[in-house]
Amino acid sequence: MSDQPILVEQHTGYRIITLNRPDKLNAFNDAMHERLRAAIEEAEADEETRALMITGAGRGFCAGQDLADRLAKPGETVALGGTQERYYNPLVRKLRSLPFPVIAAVNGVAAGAGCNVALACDIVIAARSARFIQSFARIGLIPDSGGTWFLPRLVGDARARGLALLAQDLEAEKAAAWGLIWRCVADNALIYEARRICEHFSVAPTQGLALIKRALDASPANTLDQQLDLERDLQREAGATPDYAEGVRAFMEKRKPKFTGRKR
Ligand code: LHQ
Repeated sequence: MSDQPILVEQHTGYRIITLNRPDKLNAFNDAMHERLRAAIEEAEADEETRALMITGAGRGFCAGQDLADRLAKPGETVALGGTQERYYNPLVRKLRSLPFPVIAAVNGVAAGAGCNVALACDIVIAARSARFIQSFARIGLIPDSGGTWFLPRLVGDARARGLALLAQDLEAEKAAAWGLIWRCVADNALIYEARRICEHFSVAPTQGLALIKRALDASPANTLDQQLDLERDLQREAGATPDYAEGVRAFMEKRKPKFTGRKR
């Protein structure tokens, strides 16, 4: 087994990033953050990459911050804000703004920042045995990595408060029923299903999908009027892509479209 904290597989049209510290349920240390950042930047720089899957090695998806790295000595405190500033916040911002869809294939427990990094992805698909835990309150912290933003928007205020304050395990099936995630599938079907989603995106109109992400991300802060204006502007951009022209042509000619995903 590789001792690299991040593994990258390149497939036609998409990449798979595997968080690879299985003995620690893929908890984040600095090396894993650095490698993950580099792997995501490499994916973004590659024009052939039209979707990204993130999953975990072993029985966990990600157990959040490696707490062994953030242990306070007796009588001392540790300053935590810098970790968010340096690692988690840029990671969440990057995942949201990538110009192609990001799929979290949650193979096992997703706790703390590991849970919220998954929720920052565009499509979250989980194995039935996976659990989602806002574990922060178990150690005196608050949900970070966007947790306090994602939770109420995904599941509503009552469930967000229950999850954050009680810090109980939420099984994948219930997470799907509550709308926290897209789908829950049988454990042995997870990677197959996640790859099918990536394969779908690898031949999709990528520029249009990037504009959909932008519209949805802007929506919570906008009034309906502002959002209508934004939709008009983004639709103008979408309409100028070769994939729009191809999509309409293919529809008229009753054939399957051949999208390039390119800007021009
Ligand atoms: C771990 C961890 C872990 C180290 C499992 N660290 N070793 C941001 C900025 C700055 C500071 C703080 O935090 C943050 C954001 C955060 O993410 S805060 C939240 C941090 N994460 C947690 O509090 C979760 C801690 N882990 C757990 O509660 C459990 O491990 C869960 C519920 C995830 C899984 O429980 P089990 O299935 O029973 O597994 P386990 O506890 O036996 O863990 C297996 C091994 O992984 C074990 O090591 P060992 O050597 O004893 O086999 C754990 O110590 C290790 N591990 N999470 N976060």
